[in-house]
Amino acid sequence: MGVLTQNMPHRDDGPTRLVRPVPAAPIQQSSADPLAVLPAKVRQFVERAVTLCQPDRVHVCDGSEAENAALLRQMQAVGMIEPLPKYDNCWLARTDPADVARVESKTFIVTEQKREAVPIPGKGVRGTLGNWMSPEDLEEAVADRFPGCMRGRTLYVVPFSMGPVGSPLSKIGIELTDSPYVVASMRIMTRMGGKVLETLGDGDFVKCLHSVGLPEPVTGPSGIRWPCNPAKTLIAHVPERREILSFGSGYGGNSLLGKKCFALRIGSTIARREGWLAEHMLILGITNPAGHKRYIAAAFPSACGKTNLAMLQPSLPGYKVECVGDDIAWMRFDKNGVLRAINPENGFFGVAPGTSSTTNPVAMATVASNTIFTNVARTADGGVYWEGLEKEVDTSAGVTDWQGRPWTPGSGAPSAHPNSRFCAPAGQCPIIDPQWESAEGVPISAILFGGRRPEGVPLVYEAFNWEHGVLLGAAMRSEATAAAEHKGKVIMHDPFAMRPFFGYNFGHYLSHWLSMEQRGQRLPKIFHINWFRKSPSGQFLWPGFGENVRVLDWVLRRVEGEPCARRSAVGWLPAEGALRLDGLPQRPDLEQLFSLPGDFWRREVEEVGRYLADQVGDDLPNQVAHQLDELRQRVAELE
Ligand code: OXD
Ligand code: MN
Repeated sequence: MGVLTQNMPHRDDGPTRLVRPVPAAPIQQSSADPLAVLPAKVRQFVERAVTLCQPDRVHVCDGSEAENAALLRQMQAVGMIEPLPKYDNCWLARTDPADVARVESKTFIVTEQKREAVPIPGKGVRGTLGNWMSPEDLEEAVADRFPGCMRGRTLYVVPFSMGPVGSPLSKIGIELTDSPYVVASMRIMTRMGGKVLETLGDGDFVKCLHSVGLPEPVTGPSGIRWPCNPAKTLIAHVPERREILSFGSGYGGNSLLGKKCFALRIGSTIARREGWLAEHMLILGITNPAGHKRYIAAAFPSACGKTNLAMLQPSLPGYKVECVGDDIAWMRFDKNGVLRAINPENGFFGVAPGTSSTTNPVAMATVASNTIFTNVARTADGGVYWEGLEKEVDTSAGVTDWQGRPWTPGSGAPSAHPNSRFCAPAGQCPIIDPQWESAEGVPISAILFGGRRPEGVPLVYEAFNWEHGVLLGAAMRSEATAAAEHKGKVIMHDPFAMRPFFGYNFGHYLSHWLSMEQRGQRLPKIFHINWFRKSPSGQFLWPGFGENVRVLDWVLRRVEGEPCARRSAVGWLPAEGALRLDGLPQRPDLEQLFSLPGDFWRREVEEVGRYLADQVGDDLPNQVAHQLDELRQRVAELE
């Protein structure tokens, strides 16, 4: 990797600000100029960051195998990752225990006016739909963190494309980072390297600056192995300048800036301006026994089974599911008014615990090579282990937990962190859809919203129309998971599964969704699903996983216009006998699965109404308030 690596002299220019452009300081060049490969605008961006962060070296990533191998070796040498010899080219990273998840409380949208970023909550209410920061405060925060933050480290220049390189739906970013783990992971999660620079030319790009926030020399074992700075962590987005600044955390969602920061937060602001949608959704292709194929997008909150659904192995004979993406969809109406989606990512950054040959055999096959695991446990024979693999991994020779300590089954503590992850190339997925890199995207026939709702919410129901569908998204709630810093099994509001990812005021986002009705000729149908309803004794009422195809089967028949539905207070439910149950070992209790308890639904409507009034206030579009009123009237009749 030497040719593009350049030693940088230390500077002492005092605090330099990134937000208000500073004059670019010339980089000391050796005879050959390694930054010459960069288009002028990229070069300027790099030079400013160098002035600010004062790295010892700059390396422009070409994305090659050789470069990646060198980075992996270098991380292995300092103990940041270790090989997993049971598999082919798989690695294990253990983070600092204080750096294990996204940190929503330290994630900000920076705009001149607060109301551009977040709705103004009601009096005495704490807003929970994102955090706002003023440009002045960001400037101060940057000055307090970034000057000199990369001393002793290498600044890597990572050119990346979200979406297939060159597709009209794709966008380009440049991430500057001092973390080799981020570089190796970005190479999996995005299309990265020289080809992106060629395509970019003199075009615009999203500017992403990331630092682990701990200049060398570092003392203490954890700092050397997994440098981070949790006390100063900050993830800031400046939509107007298409800029992301991330400091102090090396963990995926905070540091792989193409994913949540770009593809969702900055992406949603670009989408609004350009008239499309950037959503926290999986995309799958499904072929029915007659050979007819459709595509479905689905939004569930983090760690609620998007990856499992995207890789579903259907239990109904003759059905086939293929995966386009498991986390993010960029969708826009084409000239014929058909909604088309691309997966802007190139890999899966999936939650490991709970993934097994029973729950998701396709994911297990996908992660068997070229995968970086983070915070999973390790078996003595160099394999991975986590909660959910009890029946298929032999642990008798010993297990080392995610913190590197010996672990014994039944010890009470989990072996893997609940938010431990695999980072694997999407192209390795055995059921990757043949169209997953199609430049024009795949046509979407149905959109599903869902969450973990142990009580009251039926297995599936269909919105009456687009406007009602927008209410279903706005009213989404789910049990908290380990994907962020939340604790406990509380039911949280997570509208559109986007609560942590909105790049602008959620009220304006709702208006944008409503406006889509005018753009589409063939609008997808909208559904709400809930695999997680429980009986009063706490048992899941629906078997889930491969059996979920039975719900998709009903969804597809509705898309084709079959009258297999009955009207209810909350939406269309499957008509008597319409949900296929043939071949199920045990008949589920459909009465409980589809019951609409009046008390529950009246409380639910009040809770959603209070939430929208408190959190969105004056920015709530009338159509959504009207849909909620209609729902309130309908559920008033329920027993
Ligand atoms: C993710 C998340 O990592 O949603 O995908 O937290
Ligand atoms: Mn996600």
